[in-house]
Amino acid sequence: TSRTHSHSYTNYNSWDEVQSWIAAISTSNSALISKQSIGSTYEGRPMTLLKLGKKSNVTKPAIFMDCGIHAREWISPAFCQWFVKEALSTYGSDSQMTSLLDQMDVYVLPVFNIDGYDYTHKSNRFWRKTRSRTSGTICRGTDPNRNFNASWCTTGSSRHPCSEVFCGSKVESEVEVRNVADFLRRNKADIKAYLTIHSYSQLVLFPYSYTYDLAADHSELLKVAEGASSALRSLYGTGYTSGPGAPTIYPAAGGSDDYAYDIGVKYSFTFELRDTGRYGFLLPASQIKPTCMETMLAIKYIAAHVQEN
Ligand code: ING
Ligand code: ZN
Repeated sequence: TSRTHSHSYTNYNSWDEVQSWIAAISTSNSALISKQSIGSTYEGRPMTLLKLGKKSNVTKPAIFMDCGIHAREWISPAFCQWFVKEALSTYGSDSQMTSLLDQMDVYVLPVFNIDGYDYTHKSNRFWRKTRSRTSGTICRGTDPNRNFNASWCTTGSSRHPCSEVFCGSKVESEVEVRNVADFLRRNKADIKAYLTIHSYSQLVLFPYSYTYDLAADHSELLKVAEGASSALRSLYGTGYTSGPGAPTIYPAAGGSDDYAYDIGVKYSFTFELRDTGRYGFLLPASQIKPTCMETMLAIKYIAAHVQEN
């Protein structure tokens, strides 16, 4: 016998729950959603990318969004799940979402660092990195957000495998990073925006993090980030700060947003969701819904700007 399983968007879901949800939701509305594999994780779990958008015979411009680069930032995968649900349920009634999915595709990777995410549910709630082995040490894991080919391992990262910000044994040593970077490279002609969701600190960041030099598109990116922050704030007054990564949070090389920007994806943003440290990574589940609702406004603000440009 089978029974229907209703997914909870207001609780933190395990990887097994997210995996079942991916399978179920991608068959729920085949006119608007499809899935594709971009490879497997170090421990062999499937990395499934959801593609949202009205079917079209021509290639549409796209937005790419990932969640869960860092294992312990649980609000991030919760947001990607919320986004997919909202996109499907408001298409046809919300004019902006309808126009977005008519004109563009939105790729959503619900959990980037699946092995790490699973580990935070089963063994160590505060694990950040991947779970890969490095020869010569018992310490496991590389920081995936230090492993991209963006001035790799030059600042804000470490060559020591036991460090929380270990940059890996080489650029793209992590298969998860390789899988995403390969997808971005293959599709960079169509990908207009790259959004990556982290927590916590309430920030909208954009390149660069690997240098204090301003990005070529600095003034436009700042304007868009500030617009996104005020859209977010308009719902509950949650305060967000926006700016380039290096001066706004800290210098850090090898990040995914800097990589996407440097291969030509102009609208490249890192979100740091709630809160500012009271609960930190242990954000209560009661804050999932308000966090996701306010973040939707920021993401939709950016999407509207990308659509117009
Ligand atoms: N913060 C990010 C980190 O990876 C960041 C900040 C953004 C670094 C963009 C580099 C590039 O450290 C969290 N909370 O993970
Ligand atoms: Zn993070």
